[in-house]
Amino acid sequence: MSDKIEQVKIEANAELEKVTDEATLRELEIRYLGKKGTVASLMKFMRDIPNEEKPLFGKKVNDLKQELQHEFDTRGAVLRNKTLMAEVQDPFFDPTLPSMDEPVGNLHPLTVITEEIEAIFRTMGFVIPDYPEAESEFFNFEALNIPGDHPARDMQDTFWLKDGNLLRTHTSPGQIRTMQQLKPPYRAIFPGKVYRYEALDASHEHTFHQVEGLVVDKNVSVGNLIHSMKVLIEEIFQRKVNIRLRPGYFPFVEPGFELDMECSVCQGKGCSVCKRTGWVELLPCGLVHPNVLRAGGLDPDEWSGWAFGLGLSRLVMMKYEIDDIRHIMGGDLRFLDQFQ
Ligand code: FA5
Repeated sequence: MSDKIEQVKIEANAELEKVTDEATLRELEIRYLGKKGTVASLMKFMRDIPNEEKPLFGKKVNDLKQELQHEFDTRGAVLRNKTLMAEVQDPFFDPTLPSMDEPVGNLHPLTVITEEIEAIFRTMGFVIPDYPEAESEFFNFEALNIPGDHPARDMQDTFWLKDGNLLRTHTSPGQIRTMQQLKPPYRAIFPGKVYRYEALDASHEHTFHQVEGLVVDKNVSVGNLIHSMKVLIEEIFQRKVNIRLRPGYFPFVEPGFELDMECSVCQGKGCSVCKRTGWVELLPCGLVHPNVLRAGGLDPDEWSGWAFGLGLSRLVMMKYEIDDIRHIMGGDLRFLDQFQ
């Protein structure tokens, strides 16, 4: 049997000597060392060998396998080097050409701002729960004090699902879910994607991002709300930002406000993003309506709260001076590469 092993070794080495290219070498390697190759098939002789010689035979086959593998690797390195030298000596090879740049990915601007906002609020003791994008009519509207015949439903045109549920039109359903799940007092923010059946323009998308904030405690005040909003905006922009507060109507807050910031695309002069007003509507907010507290299982005589719903996509536009919201989710790499 040892003769057979020796014979395979001699044949393999003789063939290896003649190989001049890497493809043939690979074929030969498979023929000798592959799963069904010559070396593996030596094992079939095992059954003809007396039991006491079997271990030695097995060892010899194994040694042969390792020896040949070494020969193939060495020959492979020699051939690869030869190919490389031939390429370098080619008159068309220019070693001074710059190498091809490997594309490097980067975080999407929405992700960057979301992480910044989460970090700011975490330092103020806020938790960040997650809630479903496909919601029931109850959580998206009814529990937020918007019954079926309420005109406010027209403010948020809805994508309905076949099963009677809907794609959440805002992050506010998270308020009710938080109230039902956590024990007050608490502070929470919930960033997320929302959907509206909208006519699209430079500042309106059908799929956009908001961050909802909710604080439930005893004796919560409007002053506390405004202070937190100012901290948030100035932390994000890392500069003084001009803001204005107007009364705003949302059925789930009372009183309600609209917080606008000066348009940073045109520095307040007027452009298509701010519809020539110089201001961008960024952040509606207010004190949580007693009916909403009740829907969340809280007694409005004991607990009070404030909430806001920040337009995250619009915030990204203001921070990076983007003149059309449709770029944000458009997926164009030329746009996204600018945020390296
Ligand atoms: C709401 O969605 C309320 N849920 C916000 C709220 C929460 C109010 C808590 C009070 C208390 P509104 O529809 O205005 O409100 O949207 C909030 C913000 O989302 C807007 O200020 C704006 O920045 C952004 N937004 C609204 N519609 C669009 C759209 N189509 N495309 C991009 N951003 C939008």
